[in-house]
Amino acid sequence: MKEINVAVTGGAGQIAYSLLPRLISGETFGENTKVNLRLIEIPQVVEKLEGTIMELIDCGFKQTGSLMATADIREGVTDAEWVLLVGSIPRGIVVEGKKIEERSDLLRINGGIFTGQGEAIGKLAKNDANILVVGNPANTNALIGKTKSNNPSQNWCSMTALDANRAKAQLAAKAEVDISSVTNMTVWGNHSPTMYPDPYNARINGISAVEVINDIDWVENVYLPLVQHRGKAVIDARGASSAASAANAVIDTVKSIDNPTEEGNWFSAAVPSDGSYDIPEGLFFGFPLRSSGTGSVEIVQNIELNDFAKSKIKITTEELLSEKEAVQDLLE
Ligand code: NAX
Repeated sequence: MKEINVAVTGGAGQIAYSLLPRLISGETFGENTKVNLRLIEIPQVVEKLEGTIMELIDCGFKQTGSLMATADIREGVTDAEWVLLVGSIPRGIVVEGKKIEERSDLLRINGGIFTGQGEAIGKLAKNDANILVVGNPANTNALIGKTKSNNPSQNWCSMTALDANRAKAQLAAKAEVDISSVTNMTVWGNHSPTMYPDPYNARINGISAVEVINDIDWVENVYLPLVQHRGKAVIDARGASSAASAANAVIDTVKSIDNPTEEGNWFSAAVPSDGSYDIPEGLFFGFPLRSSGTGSVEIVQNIELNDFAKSKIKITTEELLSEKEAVQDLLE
């Protein structure tokens, strides 16, 4: 059996609880890959991971390799092929006597975490490692982490697959088709309510979803806000943020990167802009992507964007630029 090392931060969090068994079950990395899992937590929480490891052993998957818990990011990411940065500080927590409510405070606190994590990954993870940032604000955390990693041969991305799955589900329900008929979904921009889950270029059985649904008012005024605010709707309904669906999206992203993309289709994740679609270079931006399955992921070019799309993409670009400005000192 092939063996790989996978590091996960936030190992004791709620997303990780849904994610970890699926990383070592053969589902994510294949039936013939043994997965050595390194769970990384803050020192106050790391002991809890002993219980998590007991449960992972009790799952009894034959693909389970070594299981380790640590509060030392350096130990956790050494020789990792995949690093899943799920851990972060949630909004509402009290840090040094101050309740963290503002997005700008959240940006700075979590940005601070990603500087050290980026440095450790750049030096110690494999040179061809893939790094997926889930912890919010995910795009800007990825920008900080990649900058600090100072290792251009590693591949960083941040997650928009949950948004893409939410968008596909809504289009499928409206068109009364199976979700597998909905393809080519792009979530342009930020993983935040400014995202643009593109209904014009998404396809239902090969035809533009907007054409199939034939109800522009629904697409622009119902579908769009529904997908953009789905995270909050889940929190309101369940009293906790999306976890099972977020874990599922992590697995979708890993599989999309590790395997060749199906002919004619693409998938969604945020990667550093190379200037495509006039997005400022370096910003972590949700794009349509294709993977060779052998380590290279490219941005799909020449997708037509109408004025509505361009106006939405402008809003999310401006938000990402302002996030970047708020953490500028962490990027130096
Ligand atoms: P939880 O609060 O349940 O778990 C987070 C865990 O991270 C905690 O156990 C905490 O101790 C740990 N942690 C904090 N700082 C750490 C550090 N420096 N090193 C290692 N571990 C650390 O949150 P959960 O529901 O699991 O969500 C995790 C993150 O995913 C949050 O930031 C959340 O906002 C984000 N999400 C991102 C999504 C996306 O699509 N990009 C969707 C789902 C989710 O909202």
